[in-house]
Amino acid sequence: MALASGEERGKVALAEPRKGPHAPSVPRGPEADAATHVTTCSERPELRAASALAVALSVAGCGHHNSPDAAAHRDTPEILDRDGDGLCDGTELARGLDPESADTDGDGFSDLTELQINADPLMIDSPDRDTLVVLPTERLATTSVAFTYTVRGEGGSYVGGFSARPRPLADETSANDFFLSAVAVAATPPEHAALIEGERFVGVVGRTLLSYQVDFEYRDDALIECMRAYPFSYQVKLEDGNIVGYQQRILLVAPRGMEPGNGPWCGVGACF
Ligand SMILES: [Ca+2]
Ligand SMILES: [Ca+2]
Repeated sequence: MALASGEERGKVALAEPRKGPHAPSVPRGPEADAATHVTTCSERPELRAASALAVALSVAGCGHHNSPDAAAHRDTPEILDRDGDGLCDGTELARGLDPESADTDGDGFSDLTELQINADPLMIDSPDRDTLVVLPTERLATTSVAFTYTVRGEGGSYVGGFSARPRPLADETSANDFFLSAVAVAATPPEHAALIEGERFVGVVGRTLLSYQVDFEYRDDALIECMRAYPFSYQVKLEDGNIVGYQQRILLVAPRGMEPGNGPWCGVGACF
């Protein structure tokens, strides 16, 4: 797996510029200066209709920081990130976060990280640390996590399924990039399952504890001195498709010895 650099991770994907006779013309009026700047800077006229945040990000990434327009944008809350956590001051203020603290609630998880894993950056007990699964950033390092579900079988089959959860305000990597395998391990008591194959328990009868195991592997060679967090889930379905169990975890990909509150979180190129 090849991870993008910090700068690459933070970039916003922008539409290709339209060319030819149908390209939008530069508007005149009060917004002309800003629009002209965006056009010149990024050569992407569509940005004139984009959000202020997108415009700000284009300014941050286009190399015109010394132009008068860029100087005017640079100190605006949309692109200012005083605490360097990857969330722009404006975003932090809108969400009730402290733009001068990378970890508003002081739980060791940066504000951006908490939003990426669907946790609450204003609650010190969110995320629950018991849900962390740690994967060291050493090539071919592995880690396992067990999932158990109690079911009342009536002779049917139960199949497990791993799923990487969406990771907003982030690059395109997900828990899928570290997923290695998942397997049904054991039924308790054993005689309550007729067969175990792959991620499936077949012919389950009576109150039974089903145990699954999910394995992750770190396959990158890059030396990374910061932490990343990836939400994922594991669910169990009956053969008719009904979900009978669902649990969420957070994969913490971190250098050995580093943990939330004791090490930096990987940044992004421009703030969100
Ligand atoms: Ca910030
Ligand atoms: Ca926090």
